Amino acid sequence: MVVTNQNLTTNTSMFTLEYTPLQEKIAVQLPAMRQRIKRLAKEYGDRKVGEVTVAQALGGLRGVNMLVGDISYVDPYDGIHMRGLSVKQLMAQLPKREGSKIPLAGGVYYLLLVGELPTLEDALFIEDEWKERRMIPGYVLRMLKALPEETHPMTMLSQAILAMQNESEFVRAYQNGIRKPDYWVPTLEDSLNLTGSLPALAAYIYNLKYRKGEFIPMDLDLDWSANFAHMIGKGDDLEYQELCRLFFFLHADQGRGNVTAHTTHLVSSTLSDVYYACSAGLNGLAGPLHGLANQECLRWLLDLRARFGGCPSRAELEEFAWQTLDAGQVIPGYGHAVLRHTDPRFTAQLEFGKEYMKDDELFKLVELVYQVVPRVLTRQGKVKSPWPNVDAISGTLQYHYGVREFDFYTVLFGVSRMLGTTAACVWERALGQPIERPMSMTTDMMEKMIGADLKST
Ligand code: CMX
Repeated sequence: MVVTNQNLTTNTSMFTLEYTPLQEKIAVQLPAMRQRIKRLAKEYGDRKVGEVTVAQALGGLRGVNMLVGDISYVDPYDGIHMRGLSVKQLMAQLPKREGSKIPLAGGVYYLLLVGELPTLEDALFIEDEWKERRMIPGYVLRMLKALPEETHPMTMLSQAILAMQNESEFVRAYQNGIRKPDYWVPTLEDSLNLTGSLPALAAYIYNLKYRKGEFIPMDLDLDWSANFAHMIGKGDDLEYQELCRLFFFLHADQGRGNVTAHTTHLVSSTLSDVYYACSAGLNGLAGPLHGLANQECLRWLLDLRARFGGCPSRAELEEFAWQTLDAGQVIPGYGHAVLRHTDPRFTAQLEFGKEYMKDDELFKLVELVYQVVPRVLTRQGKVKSPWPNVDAISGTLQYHYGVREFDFYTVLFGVSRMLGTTAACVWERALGQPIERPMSMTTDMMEKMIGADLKST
């Protein structure tokens, strides 16, 4: 159900809301959660949860505890936990479609939004909601068509979502005077509308750019993830559909501190709607140190293969890795700001590759790189983590199934990541999180604060 002004019944100057079953699931949790936050701020407000050092202030705020959110968190060794569950637990416990081993995206979203492990029925409920909300406004499609052909698909995705801002239910409800405690209701509507449109939107961008604009309508018998595969012409490729489920599940969230999540939160904290906020987050994801690393990683692997005319020896691979480092470049897909061991999302994809493409040359190369690169990075001695992250393999799996336009891979990342960022927006609204506004200082001020004067020395 879409919340419109008709769904809001006025009670003197206030709005009262009739909740849908999904809204009700969230609404019942709010009194206790709001009370808990209120008490934390009031009774423990002066307790410290960390201190900021000069190195952290100058070093991208790495390791500073400054964001609170319950959708997910990243453990340095055990990786992403969505609502407290690790990748392995999620794989085992989330509901799956018959014949599939990978969780349904609808179940992942239910878990993120509601905070409870969904039943298959719950997962299918979200999948059905998405199907009802799958339409993309015609003006968005026309806008995409009007862009120069060479426009990067991430730019297209971000612009399309920005253009869809016109559809925001939150904006309409806000203009009509909705009360602050109810902001989350139209935010949830926006989130369901936005996420429901994503497979078709991503497929439209893919088809426009790489398949001469061929259009394939959604198959209403398929789930959200498999429908993307279907709409780019892979309706018969059940393995690729399974890969889409894996990809969209694994990339759904990664704590609140990564650039996409933090940017989305920051923008949303001004009461910008989810369309504005997600478009902003995607622009951060498009950076090569973040989501774009998946396209860069595949480029690096293909360069490596081309250099040696096939799979290199260990010694050749080591030499190639050193050349990358000596040229002052990063080895894409390796290292992480939080993780200190192999990313479980990398491992899950590696397992998928072993099952479905163990003889694929590029996949074997990924395995070889995994054996060699951590040792090279450790020997170089700069990185805090020499281990692979999610991007070290995701492109290779796509490439195997014929999705070889690697500038598109970050779009897939973005489609999935909006499950986490929109769910977080709903909860930030529900808990009345304030506008984010940290202090900044000049270098002079910082030196004065710590009793140093390096300008004159
Ligand atoms: N190759 C070479 N050098 C690397 C490196 C890599 N893969 N990872 C980190 N380093 C370097 C850093 O550039 C930094 O060098 P300087 O001191 O000269 O600036 C040094 O090692 C220390 O960095 P760090 O503290 O270990 O890592 P950061 O938290 O600063 O950065 C990240 C994290 C991911 C940006 C970095 O590891 C990186 O650039 N990796 C390659 C790109 C990549 O895979 N990004 C995707 C991350 C996952 C995602 O968001 O999608």
